[in-house]
Amino acid sequence: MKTYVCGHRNPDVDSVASAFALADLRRRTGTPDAEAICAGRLPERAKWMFSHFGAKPVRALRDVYVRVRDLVDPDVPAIDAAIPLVEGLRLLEASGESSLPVRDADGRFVGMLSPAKLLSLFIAKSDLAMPVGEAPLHKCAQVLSESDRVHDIRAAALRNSHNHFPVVDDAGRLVGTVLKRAFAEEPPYRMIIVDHNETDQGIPGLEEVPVVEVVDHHRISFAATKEPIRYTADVVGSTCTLVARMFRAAGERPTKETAGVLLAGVVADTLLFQSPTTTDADRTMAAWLERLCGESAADVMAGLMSVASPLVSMSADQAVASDAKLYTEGGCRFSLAQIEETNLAVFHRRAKELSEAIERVVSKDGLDFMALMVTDPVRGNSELLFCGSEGVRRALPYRRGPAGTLVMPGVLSRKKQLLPEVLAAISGS
Ligand SMILES: [Mn+2]
Repeated sequence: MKTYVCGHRNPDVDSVASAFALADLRRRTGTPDAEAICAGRLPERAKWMFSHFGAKPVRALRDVYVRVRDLVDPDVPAIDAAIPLVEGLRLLEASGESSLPVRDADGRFVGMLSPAKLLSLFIAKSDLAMPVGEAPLHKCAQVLSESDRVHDIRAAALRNSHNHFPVVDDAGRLVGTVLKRAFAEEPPYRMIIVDHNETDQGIPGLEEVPVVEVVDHHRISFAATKEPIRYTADVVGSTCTLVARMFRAAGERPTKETAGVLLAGVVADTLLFQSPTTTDADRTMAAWLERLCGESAADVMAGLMSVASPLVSMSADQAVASDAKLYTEGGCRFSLAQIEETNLAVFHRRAKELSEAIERVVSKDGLDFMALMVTDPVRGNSELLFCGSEGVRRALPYRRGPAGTLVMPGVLSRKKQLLPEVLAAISGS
């Protein structure tokens, strides 16, 4: 069964890199169908990482909702309208199904071949050499579109008296058949999630698909599971550190490409070991990965930082959304976004425009507040743009800086430094 390995939405380098490498490890260790995907657009720095290390970029998917096309049964044949009816009936009998879809010469669905519909022919002793397309076919079968979300049509399909649903594409061409029982079965794929464990932060549709494994270094807010799952969590600076450790524990050596990708994830998330989230495990794994990929952590960091940040390359709306995380805490719904940018002057120049973009998100998503933290990994500082709840803003321990920002000397980590201050401000406001 297909297993997707996916990081959080608004993905960062660690999220994409750890998904890529864990899919590689899982393919070697009993899950041959594991495929890394990216929740939405691949970030520019992740693109650089893949091309620099010569690895195939992961596929970007908007969501993992189960679609009708995922349920099409490859064993149910379709009948060509031009073949003699007697042959069509033989195919129907051999299939063991109670009806089969019929398509014309252009591949378009024309009806279901169903014995009940043919009784009049037998009574009239008609010639069964007539083409299937000229025989009475069952027309009123519920025709599904391949892109329909299973979630939206499941109840109606299960209530329907028919057991077979023909599926067509946008042009009306027959794609195949979905059997009614498929709607009652578990989704046809599984998820492994990395670098997050909150459904709200995951790829849309995640809530419908069973999660079989989590690898993460964030606070745990994972829902109770029906069955045991594999869960790897530790207090380290990057999910890639955990995945590297899992390679070692499994006695597997990452390829040069995978080692490079893992190293990029470690340096991106630890800001080259400067972030207070950094641990000895991150340094140890990075040293091992440096040997395997033949490049230094510092060079990889310089390469990543040479790619223009979202502040430079994106519209204000895109930039504030590029690495935003949603939280629901203490009765507050809020979003914290982070961008790494070594030139804070760029940030100050666009501060007004960015504030407006943040305000739009706050009102559109019904948030209490949103903050954008711009981190300069070279100088080891951050600055914050805050919009929304005045009480929370006042309770934050940061003083005012240039261009309406709040300055955060020595702050590098959203998770370990900003989030706790925000939570304290919420409860103190
Ligand atoms: Mn991470």
